[in-house]
Amino acid sequence: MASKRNEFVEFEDFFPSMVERLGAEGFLDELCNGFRLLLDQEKGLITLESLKKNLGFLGLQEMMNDEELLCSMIEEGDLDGDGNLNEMEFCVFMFRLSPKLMKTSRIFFEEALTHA
Ligand SMILES: [Ca+2]
Repeated sequence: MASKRNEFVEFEDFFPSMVERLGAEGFLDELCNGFRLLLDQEKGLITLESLKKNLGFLGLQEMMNDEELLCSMIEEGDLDGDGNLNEMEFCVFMFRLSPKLMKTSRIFFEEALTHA
């Protein structure tokens, strides 16, 4: 249990450095890539089944077998209540996972907006 929690924290801390490295746009591309890795090709959405299957492909068996975690990911991220995650819901969810990123990205986008 404890190790799972730690992994999650590391996962969160990963994002701000990615934004720094890739820039806001590059980071969003990465998020979209992540979405494509996890989606159900036919539906174009992340479903509980596609999440499980694709995490297995990615070698994340531990996450894959944690049905409770996967269900809560979908529940947390699902904004329109259809039980699946679309691309926008996935990206918003990823942002919400990282409080630091939320802060960074706000500054980032404000900057981008003032320069636009
Ligand atoms: Ca949804």
